[in-house]
Amino acid sequence: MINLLEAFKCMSLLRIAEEELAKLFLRDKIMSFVHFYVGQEAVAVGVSNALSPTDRALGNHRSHGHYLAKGGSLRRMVCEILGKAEGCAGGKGGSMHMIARDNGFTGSTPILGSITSIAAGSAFAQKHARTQEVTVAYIGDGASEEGGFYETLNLAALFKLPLLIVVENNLYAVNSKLLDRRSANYNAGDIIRGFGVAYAKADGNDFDDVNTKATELLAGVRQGKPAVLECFVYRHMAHSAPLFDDAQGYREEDVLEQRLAHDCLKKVKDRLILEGVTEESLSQITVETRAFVATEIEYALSAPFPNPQELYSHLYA
Ligand SMILES: Cc1ncc(C[n+]2csc(CCOP(=O)(O)OP(=O)(O)O)c2C)c(N)n1
Ligand SMILES: [Mg+2]
Repeated sequence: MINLLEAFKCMSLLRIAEEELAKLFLRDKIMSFVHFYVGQEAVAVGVSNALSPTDRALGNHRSHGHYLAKGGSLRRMVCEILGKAEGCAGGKGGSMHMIARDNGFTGSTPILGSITSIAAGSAFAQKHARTQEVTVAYIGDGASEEGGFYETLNLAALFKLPLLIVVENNLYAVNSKLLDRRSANYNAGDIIRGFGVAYAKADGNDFDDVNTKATELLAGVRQGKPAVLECFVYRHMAHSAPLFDDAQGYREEDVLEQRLAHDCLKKVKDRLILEGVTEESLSQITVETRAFVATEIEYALSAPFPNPQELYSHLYA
């Protein structure tokens, strides 16, 4: 029960932080792309709760949640998104370049299919250092169609890497639907097992299911049996930018009402209430989280931009 309450707190942080960032975007305060994770929080929190602090995770273009769930600082995240010097990537990367190495969040990059091979390299290093630690790579269903994903599966099985790939299947890559438009016969499990990699699927709207399946798979991963966990989720907002995008007409089955009915945060809240936690104490958590998020955003808004000289640091050419 403690775990579920902690999960509620963490999922609320992810949700509220992004809802507030969405408002900033609409006020033209965010000058770069943002891809919000709202609706998918049970995955990042469910998987992170199955990891130890020294395990590593890597993400993609939609990784605010992965970073925060692994313990990344909200202040440094908001500073990064606003391009401020105190940002987790020095204000040079923006929303798609979350990083918190001290918390085991090794980094995120938006090039689809790139992160699985980088994560395999991390797992390779862990294996040879005999640390018993693992690496997790978060990717979307669209990224799982890239060739690099299959190459990684092959090498991970061959080298017995301590690697868990979490595929967050929200049924869309930008506005293209998985079934009919991108795949004639989608069956990720058969393909993945065909490479000799373990596979399980989870209801990504359900913290418990994600957490249980991740824990089970990670026991094998720590013994050098790489695995994929496919989590079925709904992305509540548009692909990029904060608007709800049903008006564009490309969503047929997962309409807004359905997404909200399956909302992962609502599910955790309902379970806690069933277990005897009061509505008031949950509302109190929400109020405190809102206040915390507001403070960090205020701080980031008035924080300085990087010194222009910084343009010439961290260059490799
Ligand atoms: C190699 C590459 N091709 C195209 C893009 C442009 N792009 C950014 S996100 C995205 C869709 C990703 O879909 P998915 O992997 O399902 O993740 P989701 O956005 O649904 O979380 C595309 C095509 C890219 N970033 N990298
Ligand atoms: Mg997708």
